[in-house]
Amino acid sequence: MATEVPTFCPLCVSKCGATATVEDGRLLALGPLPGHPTGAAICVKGKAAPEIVAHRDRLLHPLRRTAPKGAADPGWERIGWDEALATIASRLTTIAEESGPEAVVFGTASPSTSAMSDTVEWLTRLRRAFGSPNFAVYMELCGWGRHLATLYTWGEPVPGAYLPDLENAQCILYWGYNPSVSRLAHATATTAALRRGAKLVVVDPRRAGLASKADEWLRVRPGTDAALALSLTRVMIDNGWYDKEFVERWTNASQPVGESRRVWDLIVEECAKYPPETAEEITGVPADQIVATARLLWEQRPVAFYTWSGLEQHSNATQTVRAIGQLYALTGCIDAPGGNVLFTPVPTNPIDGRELLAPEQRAKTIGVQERPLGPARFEFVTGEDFYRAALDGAPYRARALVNFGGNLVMAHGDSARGRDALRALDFFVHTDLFLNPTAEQADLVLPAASAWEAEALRIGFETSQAAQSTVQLRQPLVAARGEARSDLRIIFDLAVALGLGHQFFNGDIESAWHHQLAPSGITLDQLRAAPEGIRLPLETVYRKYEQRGFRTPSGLVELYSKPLLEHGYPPLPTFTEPSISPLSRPDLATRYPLILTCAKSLFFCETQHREITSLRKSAPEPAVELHPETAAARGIGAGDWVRLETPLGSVRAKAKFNVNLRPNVVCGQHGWWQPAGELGLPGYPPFGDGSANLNLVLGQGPSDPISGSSPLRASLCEIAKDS
Ligand SMILES: Nc1nc2c(c(=O)[nH]1)N[C@H]1C(S)=C(S)[C@@H](COP(=O)(O)OP(=O)(O)OC[C@H]3O[C@@H](n4cnc5c(=O)[nH]c(N)nc54)[C@H](O)[C@@H]3O)O[C@H]1N2
Ligand SMILES: Nc1nc2c(c(=O)[nH]1)N[C@H]1C(S)=C(S)[C@@H](COP(=O)(O)OP(=O)(O)OC[C@H]3O[C@@H](n4cnc5c(=O)[nH]c(N)nc54)[C@H](O)[C@@H]3O)O[C@H]1N2
Ligand code: SF4
Ligand SMILES: [Mo]
Repeated sequence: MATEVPTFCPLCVSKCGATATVEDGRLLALGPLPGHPTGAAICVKGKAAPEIVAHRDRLLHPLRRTAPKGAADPGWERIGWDEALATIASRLTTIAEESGPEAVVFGTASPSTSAMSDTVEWLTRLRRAFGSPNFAVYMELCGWGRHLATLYTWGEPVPGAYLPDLENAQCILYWGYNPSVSRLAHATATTAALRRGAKLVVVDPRRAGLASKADEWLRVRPGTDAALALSLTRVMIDNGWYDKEFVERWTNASQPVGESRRVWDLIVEECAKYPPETAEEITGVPADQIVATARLLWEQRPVAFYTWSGLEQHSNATQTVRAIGQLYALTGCIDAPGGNVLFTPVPTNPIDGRELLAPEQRAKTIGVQERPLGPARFEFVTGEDFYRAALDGAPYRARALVNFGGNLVMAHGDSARGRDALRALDFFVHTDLFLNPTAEQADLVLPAASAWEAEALRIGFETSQAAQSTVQLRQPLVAARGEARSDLRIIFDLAVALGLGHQFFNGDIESAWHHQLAPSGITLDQLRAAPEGIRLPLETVYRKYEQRGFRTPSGLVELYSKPLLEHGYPPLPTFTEPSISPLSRPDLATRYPLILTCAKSLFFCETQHREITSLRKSAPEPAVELHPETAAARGIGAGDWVRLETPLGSVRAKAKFNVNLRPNVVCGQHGWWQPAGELGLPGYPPFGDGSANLNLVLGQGPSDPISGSSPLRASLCEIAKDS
């Protein structure tokens, strides 16, 4: 008989509350979980959970490579778990003894796009207990602009942890963020806000998702968002549309700079460079729309905002989010009801092992020399820095990679360099549900249990106070296939094998969770008895800065950043032309006249899921969106195969018309490599002829000088009909 079990879906950042239907040890379906704060709906990927679990390509056993790196077939050979764990422990220990633990890089799939969100803090603990400061998790492409760059303005992550208070906002600003595709729980809450009359502003080169419902959709030229933000700020200043009290009391605007000037004077001067007419020329957004948007942001307060991928993957990412932070500071809505708010979290014991990594190890993060304020300062390694350390031994040789999920070679630009870097490692162990082009370079592959086969503890669902107050223990719905083990089990087993069991509750996950949960007063027994989750009666505390200041060195919102100045960067937010654009590279633009950006797919997470029949049916081929006029000028019809050419090479895609794009902007998709066997749809080689891997022809540079963020969302290309 079929039973219904409350659970949640961890496949992407949305973490939707869900109801699973299970029968005879099989997962049959996943549906919404009414009453759960993120349970209003689930998406097509969540609905495909049964297919993912049961897929014939799942990894079922630990595997060891028998052929040399670079061989066409790795010659995978099945081995036992004991042997696998012993091998890993001995190789890592030897490398750490010879070269220091920093020679071992740890990596993971992004917690926004995989169930590694269940375990990423424990992996961080393992890395720190081992002694390595090097974590490869796409920080420069995915989290920098929301979480870390914003520290230089706010002292805390805004909007990374200070999320939009969608229940109370009067105006919502989504800038380079399309929750209809990427975070269903946000999309549903936004639609509800619009229904009660909230206004919506969307800044996006494409009229995607909620942009069609927006009061203002600003069709910005990719990578020029900072110019737009500075122009909006100028209009607000010119018209007195800003919260003077907040700006004077809580930002460093009134502080002196030099003899006779204040920070505010410099801000006014910088923004004065971007009157709406000038901003129109740079960004393509009409001047009158800039004025109308500035007015809307002021008159429809409180304003809540969110930025994401559209702003992360640029050569000017840091200053862009600083410019938007400055704009947002002027509204005075930070941590106010209906603004961006830190919802009160459930009290817990931290488990990420911050105290376990010695400061002298922390100082060795790869990349910290080149970009001392960038991701490396926070123990994150960029793709390019990792590849350089592996290939060139600079600043020292990265000799090993311990990777949980993740598809580095497809997810970073310079895919071929990524493959070569992984090949150069002395030891590489990869844990995954499926083999991918990154795993192809591994020495050992470990089979991970899928989310539905593993128990996981989720403390807080983030998007509202109710969500953030919810604790849920996801139960294993079905037995793990083959010999697959949960990532958490593998991490704890590895810790024990490495002699770090004392930092890992002697390998006992129950004790670990018990410790983590202790301050909350919630027990594992209570959670097991309430699979839909337990909600604590927590209340949002607004305007915390009034009690304790902002968590910056000055206690103020630092529109002017001394740390940036001291490291030779502009202390105020500025706009610089993207590193590969028609204006910055006119030499390339004659041959490659189109501006290339990209976006996620509704049907797949990143480079995954193309093998899942129900999903691939909806999007059978890689697509590139372009304006019909642009296509016509090249003799391209809708649905034609085309070559997308950049200075680095060309890849294949199918033309998809989009009349809402600027004619000189095209939008590609990354992540295409897998075949879909049941549908008879082909895979595409990750490298070389016939490839559809967009990152094969995108570079990691020239990158953001502060963060190393790659220009994946603004570069140049040409499109030609494929013969
Ligand atoms: N379905 C699905 N959901 C996902 C994922 C997935 O792959 N698929 N991935 C997860 C992950 S890892 C992440 S990081 C999040 C990302 O979530 P989002 O940030 O929402 O992802 P995108 O759709 O890539 O980008 C948002 C928008 O930025 C726009 N954009 C592109 N270039 C620019 C630009 O220069 N300026 C501006 N203003 N906008 C630009 C794109 O047109 C796109 O509509 O989604 C998560 N959720
Ligand atoms: N051109 C371009 N490049 C991009 C982006 C873009 O928008 N455009 N987006 C960037 C962003 S925002 C990000 S976050 C990165 C994402 O890059 P990654 O985080 O590497 O994400 P995926 O490429 O989807 O690879 C995820 C891998 O993890 C495996 N996996 C999934 N779930 C689990 C699990 O529970 N346990 C384990 N052990 N493995 C699991 C999957 O099978 C898959 O092999 O890509 C970046 N690259
Ligand atoms: S939006 Fe994300 S978390 Fe929600 S059902 Fe879809 S894949 Fe799962
Ligand atoms: Mo991401």
